[in-house]
Amino acid sequence: MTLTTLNFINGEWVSAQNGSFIRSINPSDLNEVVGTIADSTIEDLDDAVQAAKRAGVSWRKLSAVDRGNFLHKAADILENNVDEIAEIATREMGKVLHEMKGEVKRGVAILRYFAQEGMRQTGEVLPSAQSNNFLYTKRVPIGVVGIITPWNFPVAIPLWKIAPALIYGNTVVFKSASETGITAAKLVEVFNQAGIPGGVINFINGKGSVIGQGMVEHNDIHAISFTGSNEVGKQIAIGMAARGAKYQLEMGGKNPVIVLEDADLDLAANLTVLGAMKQTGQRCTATSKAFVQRSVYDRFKERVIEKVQSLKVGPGLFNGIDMGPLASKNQLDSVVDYIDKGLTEGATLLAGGRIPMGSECKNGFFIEPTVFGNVTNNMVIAKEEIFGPVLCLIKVESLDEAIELANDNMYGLSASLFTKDLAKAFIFADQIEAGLVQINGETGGAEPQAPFGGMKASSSHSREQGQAAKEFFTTIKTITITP
Ligand code: UN1
Repeated sequence: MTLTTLNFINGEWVSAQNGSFIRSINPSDLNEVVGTIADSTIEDLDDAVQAAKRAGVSWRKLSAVDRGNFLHKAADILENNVDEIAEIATREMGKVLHEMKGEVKRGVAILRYFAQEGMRQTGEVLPSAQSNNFLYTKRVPIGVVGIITPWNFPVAIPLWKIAPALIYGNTVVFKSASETGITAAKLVEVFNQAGIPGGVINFINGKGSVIGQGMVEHNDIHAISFTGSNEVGKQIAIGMAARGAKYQLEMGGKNPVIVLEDADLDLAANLTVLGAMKQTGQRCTATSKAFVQRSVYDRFKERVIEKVQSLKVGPGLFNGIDMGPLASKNQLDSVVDYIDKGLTEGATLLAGGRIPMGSECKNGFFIEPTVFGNVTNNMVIAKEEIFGPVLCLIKVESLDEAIELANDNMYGLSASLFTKDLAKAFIFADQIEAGLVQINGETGGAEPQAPFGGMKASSSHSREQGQAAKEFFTTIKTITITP
């Protein structure tokens, strides 16, 4: 079954003006074309932006409670379509089906959280120096918001940007990664079925270099929220700053866990492996390196190897699979390159490192879950984001040394400490340079009501989700009424 995805502009599904298409391929089986998506031009983008601009006039006038009702409806529709949407996403980007179903359910929770946001506080009353004056603030929409999302969370990330954009009264031009364009179209159709007025959400497919760049340069796009690579994020920041527009960037990570000698080693090993290998390591929050105290290094290492070797690799739609393929040829080439670098730099390959041989893996972008030991913090594999199932083990003497080494990195997204010592947990929480801190937990994960984002090069220093979303998707008016 091949699916065709058009653009969605002003409440209607329309072809790109030049009629060309990009193919979406199943990374578990390259013989399967999941579908085709429109390869749009700047003219198509402009149609979408103009539609969003026109729709904004009445959308922002609706009460936030009424806007929330559309999100409630969308949540119900999404909930009824978990299986279908998860299956399409798994075929497009390879994530194992049960993880993908979990993500679609997370999408439902995100919609419900932001639907309720229409009933929460939007401003403050402040005392004025003039006793009779009424001084208050009000949050108002920014206008037309561009949303650019990656393929690795094809449901949750678009929704955690689109839902707050809409509830606060903005209209949206949405561009998903081409790899997951069909999943994205299904999400847009959920909003369409929820009866959202035409033009409030517009969906435009195409190449990042054309449509993403076009959004950055379009004067009627007042803000862009982006999740993806640092390289692209930097270009967005430069372009948006140049025309004085707002931007929000969520980018890479190189997320450490620290395992102390008093930790529950089974728990630490299980969650380190889960954090590193879940979603084939293709999460900006994936666990990338473990700093392990010398006295427990060997015991921890044995547990990690055993756990990693028990993981079953194969197509995400098959039963009993723990780890699917990488999402694309570029991804596979890049991960293989990092594994080669690790070997060249003198790290010890403890597990994996090869393309799996099983017949179910022969047509896809598969790689074994990989663990390196004897890694030092200045090796390339310990410094750069790999975005694949590769874990580095590094021996340390103490918590202080581990924190110092963990902080010696350009990224600061998430970090985790395994210990039973509460005092050490607080030291870690205070001193680690990470936006998301876990004690005895996995580095990944996010809850819709909590701020999400990283320090240093991991973000543009704003946060997504929870009440933090308001900071980006609104702007403040300060109003004084002199009676
Ligand atoms: C999670 O860990 O569940 O692209 C969320 C990413 C992040 C989202 C991670 N922005 O991997």
